[in-house]
Amino acid sequence: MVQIGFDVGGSKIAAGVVNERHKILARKEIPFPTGTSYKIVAEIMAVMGEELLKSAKLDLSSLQSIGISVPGDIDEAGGTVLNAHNLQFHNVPLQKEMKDYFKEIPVFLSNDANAAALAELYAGAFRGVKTAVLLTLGTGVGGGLILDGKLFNGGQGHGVELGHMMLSHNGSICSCGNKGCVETLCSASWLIREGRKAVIEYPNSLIFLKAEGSIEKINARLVIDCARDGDAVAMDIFTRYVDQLSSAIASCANLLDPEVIALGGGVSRAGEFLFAPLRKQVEEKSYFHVPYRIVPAELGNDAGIIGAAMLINNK
Ligand code: BMX
Ligand code: ZN
Repeated sequence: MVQIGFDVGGSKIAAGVVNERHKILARKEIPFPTGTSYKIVAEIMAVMGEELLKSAKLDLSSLQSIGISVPGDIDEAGGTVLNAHNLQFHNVPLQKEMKDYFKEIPVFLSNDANAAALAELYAGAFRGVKTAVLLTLGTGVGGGLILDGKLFNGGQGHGVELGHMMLSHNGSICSCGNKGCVETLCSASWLIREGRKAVIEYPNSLIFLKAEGSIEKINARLVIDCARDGDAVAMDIFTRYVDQLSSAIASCANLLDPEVIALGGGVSRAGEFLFAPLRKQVEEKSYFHVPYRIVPAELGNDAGIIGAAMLINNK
């Protein structure tokens, strides 16, 4: 039997047919149809699902379940996307809508970072682990927890939002409306913002040179690469970033004393240049001065698809 996992995000919908060994047999990706109603989005997803089965040379009789991962506040039990502002989904009964197309096939919904943590549990950095924390460092900061060897979906089914723990009491405004959340200080967006700000004051920095004088070309990877190349302006940004992120991770460590902390999202691709100073600072800052295993998440862009496909196993 196979599952279909959908990873629905603000810029694209990625989907795949996933087998029992957590391998993606066929995949498909389309831009997110911004501005269309959720009913149209569900219809598009249903077509994607049928096409995927066809390309995997399977039919509905092989399909055991459908899983959907969505950024934002999800009511898993009710099958509703309560709030996903970048999809403009508010109180959207996505589960029911999909079931109308796939009838008796069960459909599961989950927050994107929760699904990614589940994927790491089955097929990545959390295999065989009982207590783990995943932080995805992207446009926002997503979070997922593994407790007692299972994905923890919050005490009241709202999941966890580690990106919205507060790190700075009077910090800048977050996408959630509060101030100083982890997301405002540890996302790739923070690195981009700081990089773009810095070149106005320091037009001679390597950041501006590498961006060929175009502010829009400054992304998180470029800032990190410039720091790696020894540019002082980029290094200052990167040093502050590591300081902020290590505080967020140390707080998670103090709360849970986890066996593994994995970092996903674009920023995590910085490799040891990021992980080495991060481990050192987390060890210094955490209450239990132990060398926590802080590792890159293993599934990269596939985490959303695989995690969504694995939701059936988490019931
Ligand atoms: C936001 C929040 C989280 C999500 C995280 C990562 C919304 C729409 N999203 O903090 O639910 O897990 O972003 O999302 O409220 P990404 O877009 O960076 O992948
Ligand atoms: Zn927030």
